[in-house]
Amino acid sequence: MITSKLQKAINDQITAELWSSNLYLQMSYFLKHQGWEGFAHWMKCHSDEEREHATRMADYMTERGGQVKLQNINLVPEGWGSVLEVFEHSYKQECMVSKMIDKIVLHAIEEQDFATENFFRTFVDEQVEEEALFCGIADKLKLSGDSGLLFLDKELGKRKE
Ligand code: OFO
Repeated sequence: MITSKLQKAINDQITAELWSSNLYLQMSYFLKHQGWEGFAHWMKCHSDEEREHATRMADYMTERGGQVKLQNINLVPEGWGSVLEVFEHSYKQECMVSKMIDKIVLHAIEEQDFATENFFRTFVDEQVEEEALFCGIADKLKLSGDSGLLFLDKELGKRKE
């Protein structure tokens, strides 16, 4: 059984994952509206991935006897100045999510809930990948400038899931 303190932290994490999912979906439609089909496709795939994280966490909590409480999802921003701004914003969001996950792992250790510690450590690893992914795309956008946008749009459009 998960303590009520951890249940609260996990429910907040589920909310953050769903907010990220909405943010990336909004970014996807913003990009699509501007004609960037590849970037939009990539962002939509990532929105789906965040939703999958939320459901994985909710399934885990249910399995451990905890109660999932879906909360209000705040509105997400709807406009950015450039493709680079979109990816810089999403990179910052990933860094914020990483900090939240780290706190859950810390709580789990303090409460000697090693199953929850193990489960969330997989997300610690996942966040390392995600931060690198978003930061890497932002770096490429900076390096290639406007002349590289079409090429990168095509490349990111190849994402499978
Ligand atoms: Fe849920 O992995 Fe990014 O935030």
